[in-house]
Formats: sequence, C-alpha cells, structure tokens
Amino acid sequence: MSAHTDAVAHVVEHLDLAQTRAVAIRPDEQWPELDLADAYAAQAALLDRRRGRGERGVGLKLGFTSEAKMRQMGVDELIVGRLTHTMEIPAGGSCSLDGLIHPRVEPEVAFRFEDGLDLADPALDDPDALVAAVSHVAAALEIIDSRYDGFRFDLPRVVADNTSAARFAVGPWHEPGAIDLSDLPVRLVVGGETAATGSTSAILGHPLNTLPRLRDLGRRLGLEVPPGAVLLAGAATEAVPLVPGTVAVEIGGLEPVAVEIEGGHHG
Ligand code: OOG
Ligand code: MG
Repeated sequence: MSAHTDAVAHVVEHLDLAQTRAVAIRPDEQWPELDLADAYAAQAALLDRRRGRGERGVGLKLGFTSEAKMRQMGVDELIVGRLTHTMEIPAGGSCSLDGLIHPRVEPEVAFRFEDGLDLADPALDDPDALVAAVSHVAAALEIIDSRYDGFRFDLPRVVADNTSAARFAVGPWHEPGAIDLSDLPVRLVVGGETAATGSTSAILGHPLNTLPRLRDLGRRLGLEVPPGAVLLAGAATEAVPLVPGTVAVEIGGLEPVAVEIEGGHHG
C-alpha cells in the first residue's frame, strides 16, 4: 500500500470508531501525508460503511461558505459532506446528546431538489438552470460534532470527518417563488436565548451562490444529487455549543425550525 492508501485506511478506521463510540480522537501528528483527495476518498469510504449499516444518503452539506465559519475554524476553502437519514431530526422532534461528543449548532438555509440534479449535464453550466432546479427552500439547523479533540482540524482532516456532520433538522418547505434570500435576518436560539444573529447574505453574498460551487465540487468528486435530495448551504454565523433545551433557527420570511435537545447520560 502507498503511504496515501495507508493513511486513508487508518483515518477511516479511526473516524468510524470515534463517530460510533462518541469518543474524540487526536488530530495532531496522525496521517501527516493525508491530502484533500485522500480526505474525500476517506469521506466516501466512511459513507460506504454507514450505508453498509443501513443508512441511506439523503443529501449534501456545504461547509465554510461564510466568513464567520472560516474565521471560527481557521480554514479558507469551501467543502462538501454527505447527509444520511439517521442524521435527520424531524422538525419539532427531539435529539439526545447521547452519541455526540461536543456538539455545536448552527443556522442553515436548506434547498431541496425534487427532481434531483444531473451534475454532468452541461445545461447546468448556466447558474440560472441551477436556481431553476431548486424546488423548495427552508430554514434549517445543523448540529455538527467534530470527531477530533477540541474541534481542532485542518482542511483534509475535517473533510475526511464528513465535514463534522452529525444531525440536522429542516423547517417547513417553501416554494422558492417570490422569496428573496439575498439578505434575510438569521437568528439562532439555544436554550431559549439568542445565541447568534446574522444575515443570509453572509453565505457567499447570497445562498444561491452556493449552487455553482456545489456543481463544480460535485463534478470533481462524482457526487450524486438524486430526486428529493437536500442541500445545507452552510452556516451564516459561527456555531454555538449545544445544550439541553430548545434550539431554534429563525430566518426572516421562512417558517422557523425548532428541536428539543435532551441531556445525555454523561452530561
Ligand atoms: C465543519 C463544518 C462546517 C458549515 O456550515 O460551515 C459547516 C466544522 O465547522 O466543524 O457545516
Ligand atoms: Mg453547517
């Protein structure tokens, strides 16, 4: 095995155990040769393992689409991760802290592609065609949970870790129609208190600007966007530690989304 194949195999093994046992691993000094291509290969292999355990892919998520997130985490490149059905919390439902290491929550705009997207289709070179393919939009919340100690990682490590994906909840879907997403106020409520505020303009200037970036990354990585797929466009604000109680995301003009967080057995 080459050093790279070896690094991918090791990172997959360690991250899979860290996620399933909810025990963080140390990011430093491990797999120094892991590059971004290795990292996406590791992410795909981790998802294959999860599929082998009965999880179904339900969509994709983008990361580091806002300055706030890039600054908080010390990285500067947009990344993509995979969502599965076991990560989804129904809106109004509940989520236990059990099974999570050091979760944080962040506000997201979600897009839905009722008919899916064939990313290889040259018609999608036109950004307007991408926008037209969005069937629904909603306010969403994402619970991220790095499998690395202290949420410390570099770009390859967070990509391998499926971009810290852990849980997500999507509010009522709206038809995009007349909704202008360019500059809607965003509020994240954690434990009944306002934990972060911002604007949808923080997401690449306009949440729809994420679509060409998804297309380009998706083409490079061979990602699929099947009918009904969800896309989380990336947080507009910093992520905030998750505590028991109500968490909610309000985005002006969209129905809010809320879930109830229950304390885990180890606090
Ligand atoms: C990586 C996940 C980034 C976003 O919305 O920017 C992300 C992390 O911050 O641990 O989901
Ligand atoms: Mg996110």
